[in-house]
Amino acid sequence: MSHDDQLAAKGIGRRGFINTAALASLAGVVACTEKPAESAAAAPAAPAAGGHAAPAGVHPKPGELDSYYGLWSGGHTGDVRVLGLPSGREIHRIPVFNPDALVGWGITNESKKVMGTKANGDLRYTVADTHHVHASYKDGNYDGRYAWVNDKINGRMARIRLDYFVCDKITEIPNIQGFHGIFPDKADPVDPKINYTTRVFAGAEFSIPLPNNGKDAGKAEAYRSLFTCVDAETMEVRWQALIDGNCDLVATSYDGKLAATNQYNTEMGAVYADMMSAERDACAFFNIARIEEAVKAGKSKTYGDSKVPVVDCTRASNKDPKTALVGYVSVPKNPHGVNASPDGKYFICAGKLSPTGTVIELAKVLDWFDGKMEKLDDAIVAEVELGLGPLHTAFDGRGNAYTTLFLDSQVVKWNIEKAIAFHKGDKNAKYVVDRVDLSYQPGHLNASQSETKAADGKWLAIGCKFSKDRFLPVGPLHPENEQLVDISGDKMTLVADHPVRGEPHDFIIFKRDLLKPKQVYELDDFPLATKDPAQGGIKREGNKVTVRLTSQAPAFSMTEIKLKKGDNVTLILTNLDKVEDLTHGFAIPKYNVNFIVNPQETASVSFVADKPGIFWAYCTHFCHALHLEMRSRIIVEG
Ligand code: K7E
Ligand code: CUA
Ligand code: CA
Repeated sequence: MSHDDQLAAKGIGRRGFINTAALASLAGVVACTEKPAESAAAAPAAPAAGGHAAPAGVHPKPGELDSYYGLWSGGHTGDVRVLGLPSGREIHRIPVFNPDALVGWGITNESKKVMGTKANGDLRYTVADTHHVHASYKDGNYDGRYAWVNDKINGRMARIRLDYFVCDKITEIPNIQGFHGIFPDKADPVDPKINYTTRVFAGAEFSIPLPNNGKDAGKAEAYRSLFTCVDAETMEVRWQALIDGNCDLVATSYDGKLAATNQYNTEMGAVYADMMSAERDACAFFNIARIEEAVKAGKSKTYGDSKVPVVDCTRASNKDPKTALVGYVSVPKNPHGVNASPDGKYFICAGKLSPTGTVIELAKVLDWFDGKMEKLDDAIVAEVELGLGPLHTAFDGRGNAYTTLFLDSQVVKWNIEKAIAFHKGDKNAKYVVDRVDLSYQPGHLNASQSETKAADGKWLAIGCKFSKDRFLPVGPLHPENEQLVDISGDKMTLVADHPVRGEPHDFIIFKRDLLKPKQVYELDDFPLATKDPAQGGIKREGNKVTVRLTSQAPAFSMTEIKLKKGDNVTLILTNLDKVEDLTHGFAIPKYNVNFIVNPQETASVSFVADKPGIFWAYCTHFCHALHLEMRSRIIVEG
């Protein structure tokens, strides 16, 4: 075989090979030796002929899997996106708060029950705004049980089961508005055996009069914010804490003892000029064990109709550190994100309106609560200049922090211990390690495994709020630009732009082997399941009609479903196919019904048969060579 023939046999054109070889030798991985075909094939990211050079491993070859999962909040699409990393490919969208036409979320009775309905059966809400997704922990790493996401608009917290990638519970939190920061705890503050998530904390960004009944709209001092604790298993609200100022983002310590929220509005202003009048705002640290003791001891009150106990975490009531439920560390002007370093030692607040990052040492915060340190602000071990508009911080597990600079359109990589040395007075300590330009205006960022003890320092994704010229124009609405940076070396390398539909905020990235998703449901998990087509059929009690239907490619168990005008119909569909990836759909023309059933799943819809006629219900999800033939005739007699 000639050189060219060998290359052709590998499916690599001469031009592609030249690019590949150049790339490979540049990277110092493989030199062009006497075995060109192998060396070309050895570079995993061999670009197509004339393609852009991409570093190894970013673009998997057809059939190759990504090495990380990413869970992305969807913003006001109200969903959670699942990405494969480092490719950036969107694999799935998990509908959560908003209806979704693909799966019939908000159409089926099961999803409506999760989403919440009004007395007439309609959905209570059809808008939401998700910002932050975080997953359950065990031993300081993700355990693959759950993820949680906030809805800022309607103050709701949703849980996603990570075995099936579906939302199974949504809780509306009382007494708050603008639910923004969310973070699960990582351990119990008291019982060391509980080394996994049992609580999820929620911060309320907007202050409202309590109770919010329209009576105190003009009274500035009536406006308050609460910090909330939700039970991870039951999803019931355990307790709330009345605070001074507001809540923005939330972080939790690895030992379970502390949760914190950064506060940009300690002024409690109603307009932005008032919200930025103070030179310093704060990061409020909650002593979880003490708060729960206070709740147990009944040192709480309630507001309005809510039965949730509310403890007093205002400054005035928590002056003695030895009994304080809360401590307020001061942070420069209108800080944004607060992030926990993977070594468990620090929380870092980004300055936003101040060009600084503030490093708070958790051991010192605990010292203050123990009465061993007089001034809580002495827990600040570094406050260093990073650049303009610092928002969020990620970590590589090697002692470096990565902070987005919204105004500078950069990520700055900085060394935490050097920043601490600089702050202590060592002016030779060069804490800034590197900067990389981004496109454009980054908000959140996260590194692979960053918010776990297993931070691995491989990839950094940055959610850029503006993409401007980075993608083909599609009219006035631009996608956002999720950029990918290789952080495995000393220098950061920007390796990819990924357009995403608006508008994710936060996300987490973790190793794929932390999840073991199931691809087929268990029939027994569905009380309404029809396990045998023979058990199906139509049952009528007056005008209340139950249709039990099964699907097995390429047919539904009934070819004809006879109804009478005015019937109250509940149609229950069980997919008896057991094969992975064999999903069926069920649509009823003119009745606004469409939903899917995955293998061994049961779902139901209810409707009034108010339109007489013939309606060809059909399978909407391609399942078989005879998919188009997969239909059932619904006859509504006039
Ligand atoms: Cu977009 Cu996390 Cu809501 Cu910062 S928040 S950017
Ligand atoms: Cu069943 Cu398509
Ligand atoms: Ca402020």
